[in-house]
Amino acid sequence: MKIKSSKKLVGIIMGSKSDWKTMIHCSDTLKKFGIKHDVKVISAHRTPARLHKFLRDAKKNKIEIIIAGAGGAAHLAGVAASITTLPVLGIPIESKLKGLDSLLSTVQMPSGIPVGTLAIGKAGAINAALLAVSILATRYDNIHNKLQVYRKNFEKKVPKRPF
Ligand code: RP5
Repeated sequence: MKIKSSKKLVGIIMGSKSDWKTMIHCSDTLKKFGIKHDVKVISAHRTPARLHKFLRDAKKNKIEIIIAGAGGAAHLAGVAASITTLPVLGIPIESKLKGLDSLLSTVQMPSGIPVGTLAIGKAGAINAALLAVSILATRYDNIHNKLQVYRKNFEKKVPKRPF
């Protein structure tokens, strides 16, 4: 399938402006694949109305994947997943407890409403974008081609010897 060049495919949300230093890596990774995305500060507990509106609009605007980063009692991804049927990827942001609280809050969803949780912090932010790319690559040939090139180059970057 072909995508319109202006079409946003991914919605990135984060609980606070303070999460941007981590979430920027998610946005930058999507940019490397030329994937247009929306970026918003939305908190499940501070701005619940904004969350509902964003997810309603996301569905209307045919956004295909939601990526949610939050720290502490990090329920943003879980609440988002409970409101929308779009796939939700969760990024636990590093916190006062080094992100362990965020990780458990994001990953430990009771059965019924899934969140695809990635690693804590920057690695998770990058991998959430790459996982979104993989999901979109099943539908869009041009994204699939870019992903193949990325993987080929990625392997080349790993040194054969440790010295
Ligand atoms: C969460 O609380 C946010 O996702 C953020 O990671 C954390 C701290 O937020 P601030 O106090 O920096 O706004 O809701």
